[in-house]
Amino acid sequence: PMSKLTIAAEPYDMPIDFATTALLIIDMQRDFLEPGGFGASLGNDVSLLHPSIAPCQRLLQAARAAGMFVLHTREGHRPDLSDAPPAKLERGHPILNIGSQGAMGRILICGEPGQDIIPALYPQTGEPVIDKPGKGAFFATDLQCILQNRGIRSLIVCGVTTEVCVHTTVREANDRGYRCIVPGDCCASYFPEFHDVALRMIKAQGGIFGWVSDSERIIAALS
Ligand code: TIU
Repeated sequence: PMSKLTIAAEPYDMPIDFATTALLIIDMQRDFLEPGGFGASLGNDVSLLHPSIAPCQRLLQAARAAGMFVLHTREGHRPDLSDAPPAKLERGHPILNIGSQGAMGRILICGEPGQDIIPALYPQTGEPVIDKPGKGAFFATDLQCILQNRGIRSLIVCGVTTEVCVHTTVREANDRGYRCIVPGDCCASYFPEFHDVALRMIKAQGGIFGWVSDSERIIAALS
């Protein structure tokens, strides 16, 4: 009973059982947030993602303090690119593409410095890190297995970018029966208008994919 909480959210307040809720932080990697990585190679201004770091850090601290299960994802491919679809490889920058040598090692390749998570949000021991070849965190990963083994039913989904990997993951999770809540200030996009619309898409139609809230309201519910 102690674990039952209500988070102020849209389209309406979300009842959650804290004991079966996890914080899932999507792709807060140097490759997306720092210059010289994958995001920058696609022509993006990586500084547009920076406002999400501090709120995400505060929510991560609150979740850890509350004993909540925390997981992190990283988009990335095997060094031999065998898990990278040709259709994905042929798009993007013609020279600085996935697998090519960049300022932080090979772009979007598992084990390279650029593919790792930014220091501000670095995973702690006991927090699973899911390397994923797709935009969604459930595709070709053991995420669902890990969540099932822990009895997780609800997810707080943070990270970047809002309309790409966060959205894809929330859609995948929703179809698998997980209740998802997205703190908007803990997410960001290279396209601010896509961020805004992506959040509206989640909560429209009575919460078609889930709930939208913010770090402050979630932290208030946790503490
Ligand atoms: N390009 C872009 O907005 N995002 C990605 O490629 N991956 C993630 O969102 N993580």
